Amino acid sequence: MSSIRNIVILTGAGVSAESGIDTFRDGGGLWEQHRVEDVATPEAFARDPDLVLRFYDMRREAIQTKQPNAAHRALAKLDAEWEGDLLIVTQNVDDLHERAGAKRVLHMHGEHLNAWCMACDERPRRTGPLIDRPACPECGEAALRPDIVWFGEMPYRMDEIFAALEQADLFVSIGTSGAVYPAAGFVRNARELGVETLELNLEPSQGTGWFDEARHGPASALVPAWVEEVLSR
Ligand code: BJW
Repeated sequence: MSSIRNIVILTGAGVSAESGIDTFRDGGGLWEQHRVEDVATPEAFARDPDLVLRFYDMRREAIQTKQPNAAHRALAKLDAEWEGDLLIVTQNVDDLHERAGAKRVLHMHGEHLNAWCMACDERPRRTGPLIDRPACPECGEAALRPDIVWFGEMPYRMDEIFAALEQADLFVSIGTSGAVYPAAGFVRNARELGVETLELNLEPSQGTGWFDEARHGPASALVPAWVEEVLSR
């Protein structure tokens, strides 16, 4: 790791698991409680908007009661102290990286605390429910949906992510199962670019074989240890 200057970090639901936010694919995770096709596709929203809005209202309310954990805090420390380029690309739609103090964060799957106005395309902050069809604060239309990237939709800011990967010396994947593309493909993109790759996850992810190194255990232990290692090198 001696010549590392630019770092891209991909985070997933495992980073927030120890804050009490459900993951998707673990036992008891969200996709055991709900069918993806019923709540996380544009077709589901068109078919039954109340069901989808209630699902996201419940989760938007829940995340506001959760707190960042040691993994979020360690990444915020790295962000504050790392002098090279650093980008935390998160698949998570909670705001725990930001509440821990991280600044260089990119939400590729959207954010619970934004709404997306289908009438004017603005993304106003929204902490309350959407089920009551509030007016968009920008244009006044009652056309707000969750600002979440559903299956079949294009994740956000892909150009910025690939540009950061092209400049990176190290790609680190933390707390993600490697089941959802295009994020699951970043390790292969990084490898093709000659970028060193590291996985930190509770268990081997679906793409674990693509990483140069994989460490397995809870994020609250692995991430602070890795951050200290990087900052003290
Ligand atoms: C811990 C831990 C602890 C636990 N410490 N670790 C066939 C092949 C390839 C692609 C496709 C395909 N068919 C369809 C597609 C495309 C599709 C896709 O990938 N489908 C797969 C299911 C195959 N993808 C899309 O549609 C995406 N769009 C797209 O592809 O557009 C076209 C395009 C093409 C080319 C370039 C660019 C674009 C959109 C995907 C949107 C994903 N949205 C969701 C739902 C949001 C709604 C919501 O929040 O309700 O985002 S899905 C869900 O999964 C959520 C997450 O961000 C995402 C990833 O999940 P994550 O974070 O990995 O969580 P888990 O639960 O899976 O894993 C948690 C991990 O943590 C586990 O490994 C645990 O072990 C670990 N863990 N506790 C450390 N304490």
